[in-house]
Amino acid sequence: MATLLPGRCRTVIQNLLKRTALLTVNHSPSSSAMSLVGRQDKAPPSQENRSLAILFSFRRHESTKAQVQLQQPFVAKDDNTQLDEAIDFPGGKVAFTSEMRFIPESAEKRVPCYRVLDDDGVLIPYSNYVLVSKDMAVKMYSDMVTLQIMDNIFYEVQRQGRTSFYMTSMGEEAITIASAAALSTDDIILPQYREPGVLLWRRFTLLEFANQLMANGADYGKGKQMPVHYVSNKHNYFTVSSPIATQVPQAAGVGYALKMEGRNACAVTYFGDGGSSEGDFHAGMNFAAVMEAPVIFICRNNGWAISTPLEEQFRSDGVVVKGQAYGVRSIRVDGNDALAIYSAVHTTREMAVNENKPVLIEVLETIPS
Ligand SMILES: Cc1ncc(C[n+]2csc(CCOP(=O)(O)OP(=O)(O)O)c2C)c(N)n1
Ligand SMILES: [Mg+2]
Repeated sequence: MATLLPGRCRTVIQNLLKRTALLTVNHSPSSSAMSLVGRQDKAPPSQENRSLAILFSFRRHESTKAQVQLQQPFVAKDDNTQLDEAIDFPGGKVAFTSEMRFIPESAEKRVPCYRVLDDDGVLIPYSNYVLVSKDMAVKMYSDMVTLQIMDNIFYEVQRQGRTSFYMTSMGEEAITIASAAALSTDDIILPQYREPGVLLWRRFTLLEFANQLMANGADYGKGKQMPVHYVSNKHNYFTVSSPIATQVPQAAGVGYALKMEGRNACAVTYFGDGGSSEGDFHAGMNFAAVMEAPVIFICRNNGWAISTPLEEQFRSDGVVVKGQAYGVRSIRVDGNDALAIYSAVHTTREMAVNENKPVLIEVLETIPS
């Protein structure tokens, strides 16, 4: 059989045959490998048993048993969990269990999305939210409209070739405006590229945006950056990061510095779902958790990293579930609900600043039906 196979397969099979021979010499008859190849003595394996061993080895690659276990929901059965026989391990007590259960790859139910306004903008009865004054609500609305108009004009300017590059915030206006409204202007922003709404909320003028896009003498970056890479010291706004997600670990450092200086402020970093697929996202989350840094991680999940859809980026329940793996509190919020975003960020900021806690907020961007 082996001679009919291509060279690489032949080598694999030859190695397996060698290993089978070794097993028969080194292992006791009670070992599982031995019982599967059916040997009860230490004599060299017969051709038939070698073939069985090969068959078994290939079946192992299919991992059928593991598959069945993974498909079963993880239910900790109290009767088999020996709480009295727990080990003290860094992070807390770990109970023993005699049940061999794997944590499944996903929870039975997806993490729900926090919203307080329905599709028509009407407050959902008994919802849990933070009150917004009338003046603030009006500014939020007017800034969202201004952002859309600004995007339309500058997008046209770019299409006409009068500036080389532009990024819009279309459909994501509520994320940046409502989150900025819930922050203090002392909070330091480390943005990706779809967050001009935060600058607009902080009263960065349309002229200041235009100066940057035209790279003229009044541009705070002195014309050294690509268009839309805004920066403003006085608005506590770091330069937009071109290499995706580099701002995330930087935010962990900024948050830690704010904590060490005893400032009543936090670092806030924005990134997309594509940003969360970069290693920097994981490093930043872990640093912030371990250093107990006041950092708010806001992930704008719009389902795409430019042309790469979510299913080609990760198989988890979005981004929100990744927080817990790093010991970071997390919430998922509706990106079309300005009041929910405001409330979540307002509450998150209190946790970050008062408790020195990093928090992850995943905002889902959907097209309303
Ligand atoms: C390190 C790095 N890799 C690749 C790119 C090219 N790039 C620019 S935007 C982008 C996708 C980002 O997607 P996401 O973070 O979801 O942001 P969105 O555009 O959806 O708001 C990529 C891969 C880059 N800028 N930096
Ligand atoms: Mg995206």
